[in-house]
Amino acid sequence: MKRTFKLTAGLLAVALSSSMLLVACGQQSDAEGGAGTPEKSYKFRLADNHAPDYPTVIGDKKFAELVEQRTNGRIKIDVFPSGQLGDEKAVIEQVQLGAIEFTRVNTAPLAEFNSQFGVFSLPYIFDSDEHLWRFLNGDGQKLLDGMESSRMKGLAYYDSGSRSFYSREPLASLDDLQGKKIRVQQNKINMDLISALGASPTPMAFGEVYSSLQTGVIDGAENNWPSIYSTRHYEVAKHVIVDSHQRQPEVLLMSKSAWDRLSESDRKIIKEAAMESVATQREAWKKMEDEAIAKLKEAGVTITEVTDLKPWQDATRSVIDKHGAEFKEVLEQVSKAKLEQAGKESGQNTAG
Ligand code: GTR
Repeated sequence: MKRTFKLTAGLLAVALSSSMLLVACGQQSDAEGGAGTPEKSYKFRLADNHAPDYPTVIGDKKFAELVEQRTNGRIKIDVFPSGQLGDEKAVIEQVQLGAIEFTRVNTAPLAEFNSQFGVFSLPYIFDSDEHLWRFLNGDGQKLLDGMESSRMKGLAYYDSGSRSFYSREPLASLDDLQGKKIRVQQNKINMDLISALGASPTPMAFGEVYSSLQTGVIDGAENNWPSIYSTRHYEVAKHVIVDSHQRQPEVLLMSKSAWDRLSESDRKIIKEAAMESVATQREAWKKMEDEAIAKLKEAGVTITEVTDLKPWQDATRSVIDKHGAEFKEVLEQVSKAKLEQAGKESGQNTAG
């Protein structure tokens, strides 16, 4: 079935009277559906702030490919990587308005639009990637469902590993972080976290971090291995301390206004394609995490593993005290996932 964006005369009249709506939901046209029912065609945009070969963009493309295949080309999703459509905050605003239909963003900026995602910004609440994913695949799905109140539709989580600090000057202990100007994502809990660790938080868009490190506007930042590597921040900030203070996953989401215009069967295709793209994204993630660590070592970056997390956890207890109550129920689910994961691991040990 060949897709065409030419509007029929009848549709044109409707389109003219509701041009705002049409712009808001991507281009659309009629195509012949089954049993003579016209099925709508759509051309949507998906924004991502990472480079084309970054794992999230690999996931986005897989998602778009599955949707296109399963709708015989009726729904086409163009992926715009490298922040071409704006930084995360600006893109989320556009998605809420319906001007951009899809995006992949991190939960930290998302929390400023749907506060429940702030739970992922709380320090040291997940022990491991396995603990995080047990939560995400279980109760974590409820957070995605809860996005409708913010005019968005949560589709799936993507992997983002864990975040650690890196800086221009040697960074081998919590003491070394004192007084340092550290860039943070635009998120209030993250600001409190940096202050609690004795550093000075500087919120800034992702795309500005390289030059700010280079010129010394900031002393350091924090992120996961693939981001430190793909942005080349390690060229100007050669010291990493691995404390894994947060595991803030990525979210693939859709504008609620675009979602509302789809048929039930198209919604099902979109949701299933998103969930299925997770395996591709996570595989690419694992590969790039290993590659990033190897490349940083090769480039002479100093890497210090924190062996005793207690002083870091103690220093940031105030962040949990201040913000924890807002996430009481979710935090209980996070604890439940921890017990389940521990149970599974001990079962495996006994079995093995
Ligand atoms: C990355 C994340 C980006 C962005 C970035 C940041 O890990 O994938 O979407 O949030 O961190 O620090 O701004």
